[in-house]
Parts: sequence; C-alpha cells; structure tokens
Amino acid sequence: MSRIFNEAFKSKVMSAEDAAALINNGDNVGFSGFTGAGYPKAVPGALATRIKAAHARGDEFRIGVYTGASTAPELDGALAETDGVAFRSPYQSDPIMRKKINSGVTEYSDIHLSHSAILMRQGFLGHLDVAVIEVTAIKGDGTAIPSSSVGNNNVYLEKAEKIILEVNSWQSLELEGMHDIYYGTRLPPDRMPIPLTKPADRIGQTTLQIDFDRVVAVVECDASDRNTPFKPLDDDSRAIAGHFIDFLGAEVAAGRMPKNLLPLQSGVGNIANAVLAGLLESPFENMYAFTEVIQDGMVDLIDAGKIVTASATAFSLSPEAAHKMNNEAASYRKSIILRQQEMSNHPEAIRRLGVVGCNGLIEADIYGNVNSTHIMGSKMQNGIGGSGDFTRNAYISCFVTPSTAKNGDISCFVPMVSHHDHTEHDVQVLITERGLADLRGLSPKQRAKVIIEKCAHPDYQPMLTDYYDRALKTANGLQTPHDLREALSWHVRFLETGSMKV
Ligand code: 0RQ
Repeated sequence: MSRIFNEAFKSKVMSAEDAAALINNGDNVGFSGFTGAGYPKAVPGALATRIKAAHARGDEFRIGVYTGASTAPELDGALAETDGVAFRSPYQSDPIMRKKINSGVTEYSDIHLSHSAILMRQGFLGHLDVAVIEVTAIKGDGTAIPSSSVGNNNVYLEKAEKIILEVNSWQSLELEGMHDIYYGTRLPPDRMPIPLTKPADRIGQTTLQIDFDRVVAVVECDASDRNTPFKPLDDDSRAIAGHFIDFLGAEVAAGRMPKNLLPLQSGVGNIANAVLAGLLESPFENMYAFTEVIQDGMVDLIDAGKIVTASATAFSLSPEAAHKMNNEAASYRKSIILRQQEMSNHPEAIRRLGVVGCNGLIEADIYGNVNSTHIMGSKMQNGIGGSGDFTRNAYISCFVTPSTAKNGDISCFVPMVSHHDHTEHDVQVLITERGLADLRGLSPKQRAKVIIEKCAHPDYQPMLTDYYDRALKTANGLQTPHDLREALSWHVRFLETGSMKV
C-alpha cells in the first residue's frame, strides 16, 4: 500500500533514476541519515550511476554531500566510490569515504554536530541545492512522518531549493508520534530559551513540515537501514563498563547525583554498548538518557524498565533490534523521543539537564587532552561527531578506551596527543580496562600521575613516567611540562617501526 496519503504529492512520484537526474554537477545535496539510520536508499545509488556515466563521457560531475552524521555503503560508500564527492560534512565513518578524504579527493569539514544546522543557516556551507530526505509516510495534511533518524532533516528541508522525498515502506508506520521536531530555533539576536527542562519533554510537533512547491520528486522504496551488528562483549569492555558503573555509584553515595543518576549520553561503538549492557546488571533504576543515538543496549534498558525515557536523534541498532523496533514501535513511543540533532546535541539542553557524557577516544595524553578523530595526527578516522557537544557541556565528561590499540603496539596514552579535539579543560574522567582516572579539580602535574597510574597499560607505564620525569626537568617545573623534542617521538617511532615500544 502506498504511504503517500496526500493526493497532490502522488503527482510527483517518479523513479529514483528520474529523481537523480534532477541533481546536477556542482550541486550541494543535504541527505537525511544518521549512524546508519534513516538515510535515503534509492536516490544515492541512482545518483552514483549518473555521476559515473558523466565521468565516463569525460564530463565533470562533483557534488557536496551533507548529512546528519554517518550513513551507509549505499550512500557514503556509493557516492565516494565515484570520486564525485567534492565536499563532505559534518560526520562520516565509511571506509571508502574515509579513503577519499585522506587521499585528497574529498574536502571534509569535520564540525560539531550541534553546529552544522547553524553553519548551514548562516550560509557557510554554501547554497543548498537539493535535499534528499527519507520519510516513513506523507500524511494527508502534507506533512511527513520522519523515519529512524531526524538529524538535520528539518534544516535541509528548510534551506534546499529542490526537495526529493524518499518514502520508505520498510520503516514502521507506528513510528508516528515518536518524533519531536522543534520549529522555534532562531539565529541571534532573536534566540529564545529552549523550553526543554527534562529529557522526556516534548516541545515540538511529530511531523516534518514540507514546502510542497519545492518538492520536485517523490520516490517510493522498501529497503532496510544498515543495522550493523555489535561485537560480542569482551573482558576489556566489561571491565571498562564495571569501572564506569562503580564511579556512578560513588557519585550517588557522595550526594552529587540522585539515585536514578542524571541523564546519560552514550557514544557510538562497541564499548559504549558494553557500558549500557553493564547498566542492565547495575542497581540503578528509573534512569533517563539524553543522547544522540539509541543502540541495542539502550533498548534493553528500556525493556527492563530501567530507562524511563531516552531522547536521541537516531537509532543505531543491530538487525535483530531493528526488526523488533519495526514490529513494536508503537510500544516504544512512550519511552523514546527522536529530535533533530540541533536539539539532541544542544549545549543549552545538555548543560541544563546535567548530562553524564561517555564517549570513545583514539588517544589521550598524560595531561588529559583527547584526540577523537585523527590517527597519528594526520589521518581522519570518523570525525568529532557529537562528542564535543557533550564533552564541553556535560555535568560530568567521561571517555572510555582500551589502554592500547593494534595488539599492544600503540599506547592510547601518550606524552602529547597528535591532534586535539577535547582539551584538558573539558575532559574530566578517563576510563580503561585498567582503571579510572578522576581528573576533576587536579592540576596538570597531578593529572599526569593519576592518568599514568590508573589508565595506562603496564607495558607503557614506565615509559610514560620516564617521559614525565624528564619533561619536568627539561621544562624546569613549568605548569605543563613537556620536552618538545620528544613529545611526539612515540608516534614517529610507531610510523617508523610499527610499534611505540622502545
Ligand atoms: O582501527 O579500524 O583499523 O581496526 O582506530 O578503533 O577500537 O574500533 O574504537 O569503534 O570505539 O571508535 C574514537 C574512533 C573510537 C569513535 C572512535 C584504531 C583501532 C581501529 C577504531 P581499525 P576502535 P571505536 C557521539 C559520539 C568520535 C565521535 C563520537 C569516534 C580504529 O568513538 O569516532 O565520539 N568518536 N561521537 O585500531 C592509532 C590509536 C588508536 C588507533 C584506536 N591510539 N592510534 N589507531 N585506533 N586507537 C555519537 C556520534 O557522534 C554519532
């Protein structure tokens, strides 16, 4: 059965190929999609074919690609593979796109997810020619039910000259009512307080407004979200989760947090999912989440009655959990709210609610600076995503990581990070399988001792202590002692020998 319940919209139905033909060389295209959920599944592939055909004829065809965050092989992968993506923003995690970014084919502007809507409205991301947005259905009143992510959809629909809607009947119609789209954002000096004082507050409407006159195509499809399975929990991720949960318990005992904790934000990936699995066994009840993505672990906590409401901008589920969500969306409507990312990641809301942030990292240094994005200083991995929005504004900002990478050849704790995303001023708690370093209130020299002792791997502890002691002498006891001749020598050693070990 068609999901287009508005007669006028029906007149704009066409094939993905015909819709892709409306996108031209040089266009900036705003796609829906966030962490593998809610991205258009038909038009990007047809567009990739169109780009390849143009290249085969020797014609120039390059576009700008904007999304909510990461998407899937059918979007990022397919478009990147053509060499036709001139510009990409604000976040990606696709192996082919990563390769094109790191080989200079694609310019990548890696920005805070809460900033992307503002930069788009201000015009810094260029003119938006086309929005390609997946929706669950077009209602009789001409508004659209969003699908499994909201991301930047409201902004792209607002700014694009042409709108292409992909109506995906794989998405459950029972998602209707889960979304909360707030149309009250303004640029200064007209900004008003965001009326969101609890994670469960609904402050907007359940559907997306669509300007019919700008709709140039409606494409119908039936295709599933990416839905990557999570790795099974290992001992390290269980140990990390254990330290984090003990820490939360100690915060409650110290009277700094209520018994049901403060709203939780959980980053992407397997460790974050392990932390959520750990919370399932924990004594905490009646918890709330104010986060970016709803992973399997979050759904399990809702099922167990441990999380009352989770607010996010997207799902990021395994195939099994996505199947369950599709079948039972109606029963989750009371406990899940999907907002646009300018709200899920809004600094004002994060600070007001007192969110406990928990994100992954690539490396941290002995003073607590964190690199979340660049391998060995130069190579882009994914992007900063929402980690900066949460880290800078959370009530408590935590980072979780194994103490080493690449089978122990890399220490995730180094003298100096090779790229800075989160500074020593924002990073409060570092957690590895070895232990937890609570950096709140400490000076750089005090932090160095705690980080080396609690977080670093024993293989690297003597090397880090040795660096610190020598830096202290070289810098003559200055505030943050470094020996600049040596600070990045660990990275150089890895690049030259394949190991940071001496
Ligand atoms: O390399 O892919 O070649 O195996 O980096 O590392 O261990 O799989 O870690 O999936 O937890 O991701 C920071 C990237 C961690 C993620 C990051 C190598 C390692 C592996 C990936 P391979 P893992 P995770 C809100 C939160 C920014 C966005 C964010 C991220 C690869 O958490 O993208 O936080 N964060 N968003 O081997 C060299 C090191 C390394 C290293 C790991 N020190 N040096 N390589 N690796 N440590 C949600 C959103 O914003 C959507």
